[in-house]
Amino acid sequence: MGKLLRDKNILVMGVANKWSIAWGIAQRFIKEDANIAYTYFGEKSRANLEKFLMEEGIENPALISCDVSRDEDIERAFEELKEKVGVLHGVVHSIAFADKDELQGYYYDTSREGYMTAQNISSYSLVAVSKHAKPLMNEGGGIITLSYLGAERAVKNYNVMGVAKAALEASVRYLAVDLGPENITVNSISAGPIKTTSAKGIRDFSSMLKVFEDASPMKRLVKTEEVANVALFLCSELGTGVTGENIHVDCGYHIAG
Ligand code: NAD
Ligand code: IMJ
Repeated sequence: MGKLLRDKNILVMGVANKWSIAWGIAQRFIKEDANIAYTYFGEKSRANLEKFLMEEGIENPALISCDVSRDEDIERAFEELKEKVGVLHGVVHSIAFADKDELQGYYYDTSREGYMTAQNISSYSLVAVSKHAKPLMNEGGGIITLSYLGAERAVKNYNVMGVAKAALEASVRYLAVDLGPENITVNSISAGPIKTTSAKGIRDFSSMLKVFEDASPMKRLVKTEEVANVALFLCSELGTGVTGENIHVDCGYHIAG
């Protein structure tokens, strides 16, 4: 394909397996000649990354362990990143977690601990990551995160994750203001439902996909590749005038009524 990310160093956070949206984004960025470093959570994710990157013919990739719920992990990961790549031009934050029990039933049953976990991993992590990425992004660049319509609407079962995504989208705006003077853009992509590990175990997910297909203007689900194309635009020279934005990549689902 093209060379939109030639000589660009990008950090991709959140590849767990071949269905991960982060992996779809990484594959697209590889096609544009990006030099990608990865943070992973857990040894299974590391093993998957090693296998995928070998298949892509990438030698000696920077693979850095990072549990975003731990400040010291984020600090260490960025120290390692500084040593390995020096300057950074883009960050893809594709991480979310809530306790499974919180993703069903009444939202008012959300526990204090469950609320904190969802906010901590799915929302606060972008704040801490952006703080540590800033000194490495001294040539400017783009930070993106993944959101979902449940931030804006009360979507069945999404519950505490919806509230975490609302905070995430608000964080994107505040971070965009903070980092704008440094020529760093901060945006979110609100993706339509995609069958990944974060979606498969969800109650009624398959029937929800059918409803989505029928109601969306394009009468189909969005593809990971389509999310990746928008990620590419936001992290490349094409997107330098866009910041603080939440772009829906959902086959138009959110505008239909
Ligand atoms: P996924 O399960 O492949 O990705 C989630 C990632 O979060 C995994 O790589 C996991 O290791 C990581 N993670 C969880 N806890 C972590 C921690 N403490 N520290 C570091 N990493 C941690 O699923 P996905 O669907 O690719 O999700 C990626 C992003 O896309 C999430 O933010 C999700 O909310 C968002 N999203 C997903 C959909 C969908 O339908 N799949 C739709 C819209 C938005
Ligand atoms: C997740 C839960 C409920 C409804 C949902 C989803 N809908 C969609 C998702 C309608 C599309 C997937 N999504 C957008 C997510 O952000 C998922 C986050 C997530 C998923 C899990 C499952 C396994 C687990 N914890 C999780 N934490 C966050 O243990």
